[in-house]
Amino acid sequence: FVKPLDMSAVATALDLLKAADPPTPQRILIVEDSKAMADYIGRILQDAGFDTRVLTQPLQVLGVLAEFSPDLILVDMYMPECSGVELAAVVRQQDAFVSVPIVFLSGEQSTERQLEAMATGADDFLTKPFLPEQVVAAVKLRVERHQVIRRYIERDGLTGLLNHTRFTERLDIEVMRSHRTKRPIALAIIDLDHFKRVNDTYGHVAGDHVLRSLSRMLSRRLRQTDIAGRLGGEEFGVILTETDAQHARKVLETLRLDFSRIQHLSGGQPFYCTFSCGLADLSQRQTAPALLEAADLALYEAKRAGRDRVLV
Ligand code: GH3
Ligand code: MG
Ligand code: MG
Ligand code: MG
Ligand code: MG
Repeated sequence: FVKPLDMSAVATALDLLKAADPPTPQRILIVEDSKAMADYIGRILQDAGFDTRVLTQPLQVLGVLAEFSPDLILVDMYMPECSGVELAAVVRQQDAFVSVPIVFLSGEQSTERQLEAMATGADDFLTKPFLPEQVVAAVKLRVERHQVIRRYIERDGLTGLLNHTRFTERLDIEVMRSHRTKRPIALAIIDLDHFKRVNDTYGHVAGDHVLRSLSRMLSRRLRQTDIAGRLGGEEFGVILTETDAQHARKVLETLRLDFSRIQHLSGGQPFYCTFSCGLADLSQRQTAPALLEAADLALYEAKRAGRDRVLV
């Protein structure tokens, strides 16, 4: 289902990635029963600027996947608890990790065994002993390519924010995390005011610019731990971690005011836009769908009360 990539699109996507995402290190999960080997590879990759996590017990992998969210997994072919091939199959069963690169490590020289391993969804094979440069090169190349693919799968093309599917997935994860850690989270739903009129008056292209300028503002002004997505059309969602609804209201109120002061242009003609926002937190509702419903209701009230406002 991933369409073939044309190289100029890949280059553009890479540029966008570099511009949009702060330089957070890419995460590499190393699953290897030999502690000495695991630490050796870990050090090589850390020196090359990667963030690494080592698992010497393969059965821990399921617990770590969602939380660490690796950009690539290095798996030892031969481990006592379960083979690398079995482990790769388990990883591939997780929807969110169907495309994460898996690279096998082994002393296996037989082409036949290597092909068998590739057939289970491995992307490459590193044969021990290997040079540090070989590991770094294999990992770098695959992580970069995967980021491009991931962007197509996870992000909205116009704004670069998470798409609806990925946003609601993240909301589920953050709600679970919040229940576990007892730390608050708030959900904001933002909807542009009279946007149909904006399109009708200034044109669809100008409308698209407004959508991008709001997205840019969200990406720049929110904290790295906050999560923004495009829920559809001119509607956006923001998950504010470690934040309750009252504090979130102050944050969104500032954004609302600043956004309303941005001057947009259509053929040299200036115009302004506003948004309305509904907020809810877990003290009001306990599940992700209920949280969405509560924020939606608050948004509806904000529209009814005259728009250009933030309501809890
Ligand atoms: P309200 O204040 O009640 O939200 O009014 P509204 O006009 O914003 O709401 P409505 O749902 O009636 O219209 C939403 C408009 O958003 C209609 C649609 O053309 C526009 N829109 C949705 N997606 C896009 C897009 O990707 N680009 C542009 N330019 N416009 C879009
Ligand atoms: Mg081993
Ligand atoms: Mg509407
Ligand atoms: Mg609207
Ligand atoms: Mg709408």
